[in-house]
Amino acid sequence: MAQITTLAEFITERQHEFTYATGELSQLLTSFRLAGKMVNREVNKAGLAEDILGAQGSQNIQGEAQQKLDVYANDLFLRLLKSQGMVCAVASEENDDIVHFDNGGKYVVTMDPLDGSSNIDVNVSIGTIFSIYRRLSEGAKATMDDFMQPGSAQVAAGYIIYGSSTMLVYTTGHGVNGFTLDPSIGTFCLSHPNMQTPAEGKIYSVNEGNYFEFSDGVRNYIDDCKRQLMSARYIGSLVADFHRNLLKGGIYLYPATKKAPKGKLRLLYEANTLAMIVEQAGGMATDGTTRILDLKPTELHQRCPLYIGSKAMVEKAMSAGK
Ligand code: P6P
Repeated sequence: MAQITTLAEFITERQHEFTYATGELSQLLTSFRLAGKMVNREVNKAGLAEDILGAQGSQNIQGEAQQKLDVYANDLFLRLLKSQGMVCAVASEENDDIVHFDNGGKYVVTMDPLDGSSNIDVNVSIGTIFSIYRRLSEGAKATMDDFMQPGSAQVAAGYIIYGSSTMLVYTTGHGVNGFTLDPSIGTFCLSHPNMQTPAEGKIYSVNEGNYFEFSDGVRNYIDDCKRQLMSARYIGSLVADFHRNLLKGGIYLYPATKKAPKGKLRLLYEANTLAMIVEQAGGMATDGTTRILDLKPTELHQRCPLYIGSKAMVEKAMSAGK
């Protein structure tokens, strides 16, 4: 019978790989582990619970209608992160400004608590995306500089996908490992050790509704994918599209468009997180010209074009030019 390794056991076994004091990584990931289970419970019953379904009636900084589950997930992650005392501040898609805990904690977190939430009401997979950075500042309160670090400074990056099963996938810079939630025991168990994404793939993920908004180079690349009889797969939920391509090989593109010259996706809590993961799995992530992890952020919610997935496919998309 195959050995069962729980996420908690795995973190303990691999603690030595985490640059900083022992036990810190375990505490940091525990908040996401616990919140992931609680969000999973709400996601699974969203269709039934009137009080959790549908729009909250408010908008986030992106001007997007906040779904009730967005707000629930955001509040839950913030509460759990604050309670464990090692995170000093959080930048969340759902909060206009930095959420300060003023506890002198050594880490800061960026997160999209529930990405793709417009899909909640139609029962499509959604996800939580999170990154952990070591603070640069000293003292009780974090500063904006703590959040303006390049993605290459991340100490950990991960996502939780609430799909046909719920998985937590993360890296601390020593490979990528995936854990599937066994709801019967409420435990994440190692199901995808040392994930490596195929160098090539036959899947391309892009919103072709924007085709005439794209540059000539992007249109040429998309046309080439069609000529090669690739499969077009686009769920409209970044974590779900990314996860499928990570496992099967493929590329996800959200290029700049005329109406969104910097693309739609956010650098701090979408592109950077998934870029660290995909590079650790042997893949590649750029904004079309520059490695995502080398980009120097200037704003919390700044957007960037994103080309991410199998290395050979991202290179080809880049060579197709602007
Ligand atoms: P579009 C969801 O809002 C999201 O941020 C990602 O999860 C998803 O990949 C993308 O936007 C979909 O955007 O413009 O294609 O609907």
